[in-house]
Amino acid sequence: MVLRNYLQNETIPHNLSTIVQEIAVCCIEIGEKVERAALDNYQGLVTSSSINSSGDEQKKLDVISNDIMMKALIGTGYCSTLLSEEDDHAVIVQEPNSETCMVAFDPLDGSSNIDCNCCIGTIFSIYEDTDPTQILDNRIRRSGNEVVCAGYVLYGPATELVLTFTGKGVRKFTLDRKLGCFVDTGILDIRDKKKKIYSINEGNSPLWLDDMKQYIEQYRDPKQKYTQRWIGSMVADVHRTLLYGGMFCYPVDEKNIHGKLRILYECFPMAKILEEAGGKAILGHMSTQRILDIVPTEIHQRVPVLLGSSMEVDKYEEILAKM
Ligand code: AFP
Repeated sequence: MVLRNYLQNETIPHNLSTIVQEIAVCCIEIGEKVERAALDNYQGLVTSSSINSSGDEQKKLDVISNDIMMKALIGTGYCSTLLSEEDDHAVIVQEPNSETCMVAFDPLDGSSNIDCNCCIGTIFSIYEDTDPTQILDNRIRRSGNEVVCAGYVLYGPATELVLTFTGKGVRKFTLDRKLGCFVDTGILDIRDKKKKIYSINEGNSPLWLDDMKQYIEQYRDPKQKYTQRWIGSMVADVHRTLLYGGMFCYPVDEKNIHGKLRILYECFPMAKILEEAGGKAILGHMSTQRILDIVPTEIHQRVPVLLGSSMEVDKYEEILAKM
């Protein structure tokens, strides 16, 4: 079944379905650019001192991907507000009406992996945004529980789209380049995934706080038989977690005092996907608060995140209960 038919079968409203199909088309184009980066001189930074709104170095492909997404989303006619990792401020497309949505996205996450040809991805979340009286600040100040659709596209050996709508579970689609569209390749449910993998940047371990040090210590115990994996692309590390099981964590540490990952276009979409797939996503910084219960106050706000199978996230909750 191709993406379009899936959206029809699930009776996804026309506005949402149009936005998702446009994102899918954008990601086919971004994937082609990623594949041709070395051939077409898309590798490297925009300029030697390019820094984006989140304080990250801005790569040529970050800018190209953002332009592709912005143009296409504006073209749907159903977007009122667009929030991108690459732009300092929200892009106001039109006044909200009964059919409009707000889309938050990271057009190319993990972009420090571009030049070494490792996995990278696009992440997005969609909210209904229908109230014309709502000022911009309040459009952002909504908890992740209001996300109606979330997804990501992984540019790996295959290009894969992972998608969820509230209450409909998580579905994986794989790009068939011969057909030129995404084809359904199965339901993702983390509850039956049991691989013993923990995913965290161990290089930061001297900077972790006590709760994280105690939590991770149990995974290092050889008797527990865990293995550590860290690609350094959230999309790739979370994708593996969803497919194999385990946990993914980017905690607060002495360098990243609010965590590193951005709530609106990294943590909310991934938390929504994990919960819909039967897993958990919490703050994991002296707190077991659900990521989706947080109400952001800024577009580029960072938060710590711990997500994965319930079994692994519960281990953090047990450590915290003993502290
Ligand atoms: P880049 O987009 O700068 O490569 O950052 C990727 C990222 O935001 C996220 O995708 C990774 O999980 C995380 O940062 C990796 O962080 P480390 O640099 O600490 O490995």
